[in-house]
Amino acid sequence: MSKGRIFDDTVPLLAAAGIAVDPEATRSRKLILPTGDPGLRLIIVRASDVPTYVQYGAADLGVAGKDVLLEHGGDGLYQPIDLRIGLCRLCVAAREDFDYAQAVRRGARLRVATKYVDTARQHFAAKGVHVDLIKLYGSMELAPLVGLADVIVDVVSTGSTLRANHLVEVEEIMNISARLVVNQASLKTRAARLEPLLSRLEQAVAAQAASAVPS
Ligand code: PRT
Ligand code: MG
Repeated sequence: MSKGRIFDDTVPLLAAAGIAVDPEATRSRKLILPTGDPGLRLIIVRASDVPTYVQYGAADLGVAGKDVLLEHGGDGLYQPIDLRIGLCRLCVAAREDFDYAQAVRRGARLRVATKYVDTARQHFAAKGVHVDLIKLYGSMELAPLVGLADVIVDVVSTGSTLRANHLVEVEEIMNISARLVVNQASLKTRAARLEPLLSRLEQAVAAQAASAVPS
């Protein structure tokens, strides 16, 4: 898993499933962390690398955002559990003074900066909007401000980063949450080990959802 919000939200789920993790452990800069279960270790990687580690079986299990999984393609992965953490939405955002609806109506060719190149390509193709895609690796919010792109495709949670940069969400593409992913071969060869863990995690997710205050 990645060390940011995914780690922070997964640790309580693991705890509820009976697996203790020291939340301070990520500060140590160690990339492999022990858990209370001697047969289970956590591997800390970049969020976008999680599907790759699991696809090749370097990890049996992973926790990755649907945004990351869509862009990866999901080859070799089962996605059995929606963990209902890391909630956000994938959206198109533009400068406050950019008339997105009008640009789309008049068939303008849009420059789109994003790290989600494939997902963005599919979204605009389905709408019949012509785009030039510009691949970025971070801080997409900057691109429209300095004339690199007309719009960005990025995940948004509170919206405060967009607001702070005078950007507005002009289109929602989809709601995003993190999924448990499982190496397809591991699930067969290590079923006795993995199945009980999966059902405990499933129960932990259900219990967390049941105790959440409805919004
Ligand atoms: O090393 P790397 O940065 O790749 O990983 P990380 O350790 O930071 O990753 P982590 O654990 O944070 O996981 C990333 C995943 O969290 C994404 O793939 C999403 O599925 C999910 N997620 C949920 C988010 C956000 N919410 C989110 N807000 N990922 C990123 N953001 C960014 C957003 O793009 C914006 O730039 O956070 C910024 C602040 O968002 P606002 O709207 O709250 O201001
Ligand atoms: Mg990050």
